[in-house]
Amino acid sequence: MSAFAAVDLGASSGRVIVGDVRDGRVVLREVHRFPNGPVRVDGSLHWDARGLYRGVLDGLRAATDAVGTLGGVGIDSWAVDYGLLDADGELLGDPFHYRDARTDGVPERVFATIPAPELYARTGLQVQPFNTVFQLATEHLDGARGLLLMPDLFGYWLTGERVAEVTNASTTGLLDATTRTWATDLAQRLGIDTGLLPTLRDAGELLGHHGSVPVWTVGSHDTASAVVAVPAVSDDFAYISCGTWSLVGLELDRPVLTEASRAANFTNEAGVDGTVRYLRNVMGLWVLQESIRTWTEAGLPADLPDLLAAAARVPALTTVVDIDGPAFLPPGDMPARLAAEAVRTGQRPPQTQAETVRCILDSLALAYRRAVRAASALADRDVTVVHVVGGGVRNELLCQLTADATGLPVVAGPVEGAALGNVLVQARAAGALSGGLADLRAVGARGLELRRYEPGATGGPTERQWAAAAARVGL
Ligand code: LFR
Repeated sequence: MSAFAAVDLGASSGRVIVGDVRDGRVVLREVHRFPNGPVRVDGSLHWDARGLYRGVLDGLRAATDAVGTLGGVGIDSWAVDYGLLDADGELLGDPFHYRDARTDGVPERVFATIPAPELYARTGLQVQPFNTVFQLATEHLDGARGLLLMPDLFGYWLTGERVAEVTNASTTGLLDATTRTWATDLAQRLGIDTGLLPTLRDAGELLGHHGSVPVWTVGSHDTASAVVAVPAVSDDFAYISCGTWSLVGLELDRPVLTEASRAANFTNEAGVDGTVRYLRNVMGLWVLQESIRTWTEAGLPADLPDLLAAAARVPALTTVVDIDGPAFLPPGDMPARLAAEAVRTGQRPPQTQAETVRCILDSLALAYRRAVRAASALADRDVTVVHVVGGGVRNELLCQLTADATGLPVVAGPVEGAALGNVLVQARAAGALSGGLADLRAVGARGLELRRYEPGATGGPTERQWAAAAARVGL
């Protein structure tokens, strides 16, 4: 019973990964992968929840075929999105995708009822238009009797149990960051029926069974699971969970709820074992993924390794943008948006695909630099190393640029961070591992090939050049 199946659902693909936990290490093996993406229905963006669930079931069958008996299943996914259930527990329509435009202008409406500083002081949550609280403010809740965040919805379908695992609940904007309980008073003031909110559960508990297989709660927010897998050996680390989004920040033991933190739009999301994920959302590889989609649709060659090799030959910091600008949130023609942003800030727009890719990577590194430094200052914590986990680990140019821009060594790995963290928490819940996060991290790290990048190792831009580039776009 040493094999655990991690269901890790991302915005562009779902994966089922088996983690075999033995001899004090974890060996991961992907057994199923299926595509995911926005589904357009009547002009709105949704998720195909039932299609995803079929992928989950196929993956669990593949996992059982691969290892025989599973010691458990755990589910993590992106945050904030949810399904509504009717009185019979049936899903009321496909969940909305967080990139749907329905929340445009909604935060301001909510702030008219609960001022932004008051909301932040309670929930510690960054303002993103897609936060659950803003989605609910636009939603017709008539007929809804229950709300389940995405991983909890799949957990419900597997076990019949309805809960809200706390790491993901912390991204709703309805969880008190200090007490980690529902801020029901805030929900009531916004006219949100508090009866919709399920019982909260911590990561690492038995949720129920799927057949005879235990289903464990894990850090159901993918970023929370990814942070568990950071192979840190001391406390003074920053992390970048780098996939569709880049989540850049620190692990703390209490939230930072200051006005300066709110102004910098840092979030205090709940981590596993009572920790706080103090971080900033950076727009991430999404801008690159959407560029590749745009080029592919236009019939242009868009092979990622080729593009990255070409981008490495483009002079650094020729054109940079504030990659976190709202223009880059919705799906669309990113090369055109990057060019428009370059013109707006008086810079030369990228002329080629390679220049566009270089602009994205330089701009990401610039945003990481700002976020790591701001997190360290706002939380009053020294940072001596940056850990990169997630798909971005494979992007060597980005990892080197991150070391150059932050002026700190970067340790890259693991690629499947969320799945590893998911497996580690299950294994501990099942009794196959024990200890705190440091112990889990040590086990997780044992099987990994980590790569270290030193600042300036390849003669990249100097600190003065990064600072000048940041100033060009007001970062
Ligand atoms: C990353 C992530 C981020 C969250 C975003 C939207 O996959 O979970 O942490 O802000 O997706 O849900």
